[in-house]
Amino acid sequence: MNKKDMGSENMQDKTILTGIQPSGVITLGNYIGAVKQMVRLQDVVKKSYLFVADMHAITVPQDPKELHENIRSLIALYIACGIDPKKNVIFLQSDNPYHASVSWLLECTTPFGELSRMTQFKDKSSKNVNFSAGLFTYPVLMAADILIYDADYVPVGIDQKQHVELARNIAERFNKKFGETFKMPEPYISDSGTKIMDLLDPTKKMSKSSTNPRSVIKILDTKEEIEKKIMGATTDSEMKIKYDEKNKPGISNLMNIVISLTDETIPSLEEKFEGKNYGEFKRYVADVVVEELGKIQKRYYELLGSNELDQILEEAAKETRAIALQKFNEMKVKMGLYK
Ligand code: ATP
Ligand code: LTN
Repeated sequence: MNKKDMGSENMQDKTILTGIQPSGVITLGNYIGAVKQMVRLQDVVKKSYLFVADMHAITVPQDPKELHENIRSLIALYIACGIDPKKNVIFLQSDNPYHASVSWLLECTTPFGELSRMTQFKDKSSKNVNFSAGLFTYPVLMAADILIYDADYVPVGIDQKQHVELARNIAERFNKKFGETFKMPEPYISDSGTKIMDLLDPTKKMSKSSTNPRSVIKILDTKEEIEKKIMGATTDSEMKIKYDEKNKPGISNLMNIVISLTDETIPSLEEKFEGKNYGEFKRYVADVVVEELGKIQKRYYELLGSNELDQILEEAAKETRAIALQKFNEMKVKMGLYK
């Protein structure tokens, strides 16, 4: 399902869930495409779960010190970005041991061949011959994350769609064999307007792991860094502020950034900048981004030092462990294990 279809559906009785890996500071793309989406949905759904997928992050080598910092940083960023801890259960995946337990039971009902077909596994394993067994079973852990909480919708980028579809297969197979246990989840894919592109190569996605720092705006970039990156963004030689993804991907990307962060629309922007040059437009885009991220950063640095985060995580761990234990026990009984 995409965002456009979603407006027409009653969301009041729905549960949503998503996770982000703590593999570095999140980008403006992650913020607009994933976090801001959750901020919008938190007011219209029955229940919302947002977690840090730290156990997924260790399927590839991590520096322990950096990982530790990235985990706390991501929790603080969720809240600083507007995720309300009263409206969402914000938790750490590794705080809940039943995710791995449920994952094991699901692994034992998932055919090897099905996992071998996962595109992300094929990509990542081809880049490193010493890949871990965890990289292979990664999608089953993701299925466990989703199925434990009876999630109706899973907001993810298009790259994760195949994994949510696998979670559906896993759920369906288990339900058929052992009786109704899991709800069928659906991926919730944001529409193209919220896909933020690389600043230097606007035909590819802005991504956390990009090798060129000038391509990507990180949520914690300073005012000067943001201004420099936006002023240096690739555009075209037409000198016309007009939305045209195919012929003017750079300008269209900057317009998408503005409309995602303000009340502006594409026509209002085109009108506002008629006859103006790219420099003026870019300065405006930079101001919009600096203002939005400035507010987030202020809150972020306040949160990092406080013990508010620990309290939020502690309560969420209790709540999610109880839910997951119940599902784990239900599965055990159905599979013939002792509870
Ligand atoms: P990595 O470079 O480590 O693969 P990433 O930046 O591509 O990271 P993920 O951690 O894989 O991001 O994704 C987290 C979520 O952020 C995704 O489910 C997706 O919805 C969203 N997202 C990522 N990049 C963008 C983007 N450029 N525009 C919009 N949404 C994005
Ligand atoms: N694999 C996802 C992160 C993730 C996730 C999940 C997303 C782990 N478990 C469950 C949605 C639901 C990623 O890399 N973006």
